[in-house]
Amino acid sequence: MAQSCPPQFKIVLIGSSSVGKTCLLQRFLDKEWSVDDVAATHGVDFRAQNMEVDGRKVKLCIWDTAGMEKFRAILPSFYRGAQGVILVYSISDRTSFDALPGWLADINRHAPSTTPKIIVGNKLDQEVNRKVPTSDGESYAAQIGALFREASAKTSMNVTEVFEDLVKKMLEADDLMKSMVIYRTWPQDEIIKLVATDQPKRNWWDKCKC
Ligand SMILES: Nc1nc2c(ncn2[C@@H]2O[C@H](COP(=O)(O)OP(=O)(O)O)[C@@H](O)[C@H]2O)c(=O)[nH]1
Ligand SMILES: [Mg+2]
Repeated sequence: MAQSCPPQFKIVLIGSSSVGKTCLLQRFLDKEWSVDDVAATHGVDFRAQNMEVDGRKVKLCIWDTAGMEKFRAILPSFYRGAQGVILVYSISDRTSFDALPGWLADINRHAPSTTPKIIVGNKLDQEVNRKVPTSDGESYAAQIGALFREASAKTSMNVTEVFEDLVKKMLEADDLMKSMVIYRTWPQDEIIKLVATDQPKRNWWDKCKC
């Protein structure tokens, strides 16, 4: 019997320059899972990665900014179709934490506000230089309805957990979409019925092949 294609998710990594986004991605990919694809296009880098969470296989396409964040104007194609967002700051750099609302506004211009998100306080190994209390990160994440973790790309502390937490949330959101039936009543009592299908979405950025 032919194996069904695992769901494919696009994740974007966002945050100020030098907070460790690229290092987090590299640390995550250095695990034993196989890397399928590496590409640089439209000024962004993305990597494809298979992962299994709670016994469910998924394929992730993770987009990194390739340094674009320095100019604070990320291309719309970077965000387009993102099903998960990793918002990174450094616990040793207060400015990078204070910049999160600006990054969130940028994301919300291009992706639905309900898109699953995780806030990551990176450089947890830099406890002696901590400028952002854990409680500040937790409060901000709760305020915007995001998950939260502190991590260290350097020691690998919590790096896998960041991706697992987000993927679990994305799978929940995906399951909900597939089971959802939306009825909308128009003034003429015309009822539009929308039923999400099990067909995987295919978009131009889908470089991952099953
Ligand atoms: N101490 C420490 N340094 C880190 C960590 N992650 C990244 N860095 C350093 O922070 C700098 C910027 O990292 P990079 O991944 O290029 O940041 P990006 O601009 O957000 O992609 C580099 O010098 C990294 O070595 C971490 O977890 N701990
Ligand atoms: Mg980078």
